[in-house]
Amino acid sequence: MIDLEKLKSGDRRTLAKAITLVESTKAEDQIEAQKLLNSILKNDNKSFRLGVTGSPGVGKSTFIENFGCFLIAKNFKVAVLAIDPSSPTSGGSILGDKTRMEKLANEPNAFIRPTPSSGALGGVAQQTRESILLCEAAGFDFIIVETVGVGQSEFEVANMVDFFMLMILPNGGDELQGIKKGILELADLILINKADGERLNQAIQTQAQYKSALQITSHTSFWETQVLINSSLNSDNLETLLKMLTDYQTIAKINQNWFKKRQNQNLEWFNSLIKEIILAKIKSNKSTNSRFMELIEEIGQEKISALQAAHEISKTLFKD
Ligand SMILES: Nc1nc2c(ncn2[C@@H]2O[C@H](COP(=O)(O)OP(=O)(O)O)[C@@H](O)[C@H]2O)c(=O)[nH]1
Ligand SMILES: [Mg+2]
Repeated sequence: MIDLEKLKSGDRRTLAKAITLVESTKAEDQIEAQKLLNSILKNDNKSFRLGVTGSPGVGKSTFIENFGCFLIAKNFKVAVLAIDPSSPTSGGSILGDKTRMEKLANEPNAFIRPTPSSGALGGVAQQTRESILLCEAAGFDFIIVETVGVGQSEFEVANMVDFFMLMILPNGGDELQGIKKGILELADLILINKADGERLNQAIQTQAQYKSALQITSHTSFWETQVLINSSLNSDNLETLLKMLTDYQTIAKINQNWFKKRQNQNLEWFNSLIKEIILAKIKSNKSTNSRFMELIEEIGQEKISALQAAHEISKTLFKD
């Protein structure tokens, strides 16, 4: 049983227990978790959900630790949820992240939690979404979600945060780095990291390149993608960054985008969960599953149209 009052008071042990509950794949835990989540749905949503992505080694964890400590010094409460889709439950590279955030982890107003991969409904994305809600209920002001650019995780994270940040390294060439298609359009901010020492000039050049490249990509939002340089060896640009985030929040709230975005994210999520539940139903029944596999073959061999196959499956699921 999770003590709701303790959770709301910001008790980190209770928060950790609550997250373990939503991560559990046991049926009775799931029921309990859903009850808990329903009881915290209406909170005043003052938090800022920040997504951070970028290739391994770009400096995400170091940046989050620095920015986290900077926010803590300003009396904010900071939660970090780190997703590593490549690591099994016990955590491979995630452990590295944890040790690197030692300073932040020692702050009483910080909470750091790696998210293990799992095959539960909605996978890591579902657990992270629910963990975000729990952190909000526990009164955290900033919830930072770190993800490496593996698989779909970046897109999933972009879809659960208020502000999405892509970290890249300075590069001297004319070409933009091999950034996954679509990520640039999702980014609210591109942070060119390790802008220090010999790389400072390169970073400034890269910033100029991205700024001009962004003039031709379309960002379907009221917000124009920003490009900043940063070095975690100093704290020079953290104030600028915080101002950018608070400006974003102010503008988004004035033009109603803040809550609309969260609402849309929830609705999209609802839709994708329904699809997942239906697929799980198909696969949970031996005969529907084998027919499903056959149909996949038959569609491949052009023996049946995708539409007809879909209707056939849905007829077996919904008897009417
Ligand atoms: N020079 C320099 N090194 C950095 C900076 N940020 C991180 N690093 C180093 O880059 C390496 C990878 O950093 P890490 O935060 O683990 O990257 P992540 O894989 O993106 O989380 C570490 O050795 C850091 O010390 C920076 O701003 N400047
Ligand atoms: Mg990391």
